[in-house]
Amino acid sequence: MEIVKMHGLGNDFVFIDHFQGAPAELPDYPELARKLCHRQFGVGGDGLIMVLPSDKADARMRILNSDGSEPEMCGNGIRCFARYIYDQGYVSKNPLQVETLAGILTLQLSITGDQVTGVRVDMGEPILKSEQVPVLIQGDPVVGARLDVDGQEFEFTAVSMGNPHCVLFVEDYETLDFERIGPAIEKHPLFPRKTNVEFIIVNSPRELTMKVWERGAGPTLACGTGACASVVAAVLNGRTERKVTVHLPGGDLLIEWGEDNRVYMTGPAAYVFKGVLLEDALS
Ligand code: ZDP
Repeated sequence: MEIVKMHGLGNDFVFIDHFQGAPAELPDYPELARKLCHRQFGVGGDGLIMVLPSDKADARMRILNSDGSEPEMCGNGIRCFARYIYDQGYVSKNPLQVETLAGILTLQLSITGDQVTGVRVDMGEPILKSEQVPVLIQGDPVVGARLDVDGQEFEFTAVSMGNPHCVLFVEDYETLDFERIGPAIEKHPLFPRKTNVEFIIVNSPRELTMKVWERGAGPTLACGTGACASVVAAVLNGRTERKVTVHLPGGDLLIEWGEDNRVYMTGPAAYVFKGVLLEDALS
């Protein structure tokens, strides 16, 4: 089985291409994700992405987190996906459209010569109604709500970009017990489908720094949907303007919550290697 490894700012994915036809016997994708994303026994990655045909868009993207769970959407991954299907010649137009569980998204490739140097994704409108995030606190939006983790109280804003995000503003990362608080909020009973957790430092009205604990993947170097949710939360809290550079451990994303209420994310997509999985990796 051929694979391609890609990443968006270090948020890395194992790609399996079933665009021209899936194998007769479909693999157990969640189990395959757990095996291939394992950083010692497998290829290593934050997620597994399947390239599939679509009758509604140019292609369909399925993504599984490294724990095998299937999120609705993926920001860094879809930039990599767009570059991959363009480079493979599965689509020649630009902008192109990708079908996901969160709907059909439109992506604009930046091309220099024959190289895709960046991707701008129309991530759609943020989902702010509590029951649609979902979060078990009434609100539309849920801003400045409180949750308790082992007796410690946190204030948060809840935003969905097709997948749920719990955004918290912090003064610094030194006093934050990230490895304890991150998973505790990910699995907090207030979030019936669990949640991604973003810890934000506001650097200026046009700059944020973000540290993310991802649902189903834990700490990652970047989260595109998380960066989008963080800018929406920052605007809702009156902390930034609508066009913001988000500094992530893996690099920067440019996020804009447009006056059209749609969120636009611009960032890179990179290849790492192409390889062939050997039988032991699948046993
Ligand atoms: O919502 C979730 O379960 C996320 N872990 C999905 C992956 C999000 C991603 N990191 C992103 O960039 O949006 C791929």
